[in-house]
Amino acid sequence: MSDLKSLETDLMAKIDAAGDGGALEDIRVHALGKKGVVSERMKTLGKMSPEERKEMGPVLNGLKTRIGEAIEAKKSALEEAALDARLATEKVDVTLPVRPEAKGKIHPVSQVTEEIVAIFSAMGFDVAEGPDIEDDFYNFTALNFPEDHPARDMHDTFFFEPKEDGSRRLLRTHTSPVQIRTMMSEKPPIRIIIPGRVYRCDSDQTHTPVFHQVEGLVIDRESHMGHLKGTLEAFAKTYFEVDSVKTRFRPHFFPFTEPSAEMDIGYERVGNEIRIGQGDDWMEILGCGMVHPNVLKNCGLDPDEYQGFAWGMGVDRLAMLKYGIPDLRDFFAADARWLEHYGFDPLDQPNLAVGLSR
Ligand code: 2NM
Repeated sequence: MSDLKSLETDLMAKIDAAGDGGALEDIRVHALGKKGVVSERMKTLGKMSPEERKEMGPVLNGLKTRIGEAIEAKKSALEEAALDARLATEKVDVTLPVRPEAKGKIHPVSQVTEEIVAIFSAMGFDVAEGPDIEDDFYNFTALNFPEDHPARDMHDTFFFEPKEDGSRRLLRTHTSPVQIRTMMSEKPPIRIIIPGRVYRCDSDQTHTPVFHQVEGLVIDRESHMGHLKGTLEAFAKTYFEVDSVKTRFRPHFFPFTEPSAEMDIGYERVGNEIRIGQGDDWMEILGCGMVHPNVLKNCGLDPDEYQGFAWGMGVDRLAMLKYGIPDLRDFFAADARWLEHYGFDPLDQPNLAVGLSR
């Protein structure tokens, strides 16, 4: 009996001293494992006389139970201590200010692209994208450009060296190839906008060899010029953040639309400031039209069943107008001081609910 007492005291001390789960498991095996010291004592019950067994059974079972419980209790205590230690090292001070020293700015072209995406997303448009490197078919042929159209000319388009079969790849001159790819792969109704870089071999005060467009496309059974006008006027009001905007649609020509138009908005000059929305002067902000039946056919759509409208606008120009940026060439100068002045805080994400620009 006294030897059982000292065994228990010894085991309890070992359990108490265990520093981690591994050490505790060693003690459990040492005491309660198949060949453990407590288990070996339990085996002696079988060889006892009934009287002895009646006395020693409860004693040994009590010992086994108490050791088991002590091990479980220690295990919980060790786990809790480990969790506390981990939480202490992973503590985050949520009262720290949001990196006030952050230096990066969002380029006006990126910001305005996001504004335009926010406006058309709210109207139910999806954003589509495609490759910058295209071929004649997607950039010109499918869009109803005649073989000898001047826009295909060397002076406007950046062509790559011809391949062995004579075909030549090119840098897309507009994002319209993405509309072609979408019409060929998806079933109407289609409502997409396509933001992206485009390239033209042209460089002067108002042109850069790379610039940015957002084009849009709607294809459905009964789309008409009224839908085009409503969509683009709603866009202009939201983009320029004015309650009303005077618009004018002037007839124009594009190979891929018929009829085609350019949309002007009214503005006036007050001192050094340009006020957009009303006034007696007009400025062009985008080109648009009803998708030409030949384009629909080239994409496998039946013009008697489907029709739609499309438009394209220059992001760089829209950014200059809205944010009073005087020189287009600064957009591409990678001048950190210019970006510090004209750039946007990364946290000011365009959002119709809060206001596009704040
Ligand atoms: C513009 C102006 C007018 C246009 C048309 C198409 C397509 F693929 F549907 F035929 N995509 N983009 C379009 C129409 C583009 O940019 C000034």
